[in-house]
Amino acid sequence: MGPAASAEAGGNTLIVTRALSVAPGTTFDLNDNDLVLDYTGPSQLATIQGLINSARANGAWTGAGLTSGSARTNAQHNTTLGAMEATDYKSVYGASATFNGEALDDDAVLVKYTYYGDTDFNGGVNFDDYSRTDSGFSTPKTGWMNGDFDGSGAVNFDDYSLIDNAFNTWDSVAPRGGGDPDLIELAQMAHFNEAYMWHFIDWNAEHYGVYYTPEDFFPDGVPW
Ligand SMILES: [Ca+2]
Ligand SMILES: [Ca+2]
Ligand SMILES: [Ca+2]
Repeated sequence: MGPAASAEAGGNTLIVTRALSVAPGTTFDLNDNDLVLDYTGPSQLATIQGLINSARANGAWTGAGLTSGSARTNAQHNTTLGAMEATDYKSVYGASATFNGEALDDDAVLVKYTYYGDTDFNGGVNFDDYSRTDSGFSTPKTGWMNGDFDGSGAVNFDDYSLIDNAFNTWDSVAPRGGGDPDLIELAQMAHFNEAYMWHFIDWNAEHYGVYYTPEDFFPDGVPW
């Protein structure tokens, strides 16, 4: 990995820039800070998402690009850099919404260090986030606000695994937004049936070495 630039962790900083270039093989480390790329001309969202995907390296945060040392060293593995267009953000908070106090025009990309699943960038994961993710999955749509938390270009089981794990763990560092995590999991499994359950079980085994069984979720018997 080449020479890196970084923003200090805990600095509570918003970086506002009109251009962002990260040379191949190098990193820009946002740590736990946020960024606004106030572009003009064509959307820069795909470029920014590409830099995050490269750095994120499927969750290991070992690649080059726009990275987060804070996400890499977070033992809960429940945080990432989310990216969305200012217009998506304004669709929730209104045309005059500010981001970390910064005024936004309609051609800007917002990058936030937050929990997987925080569709609306309010800093937590709650039923509103699940509602958007469900809509994104069933429509289907793409983009962070609609549930594509790993930047893959689609909303699928992997994204549900990320939001579920964040929902189940984020209260250790912040107040929970509402809802019983066990009930959320049961609701997801009832919604997506057996395939979702097995994917959830496999994902946790693969990523965390946690081996659930169907009986952990359905002690009275699997309903399918
Ligand atoms: Ca702009
Ligand atoms: Ca949220
Ligand atoms: Ca995805």
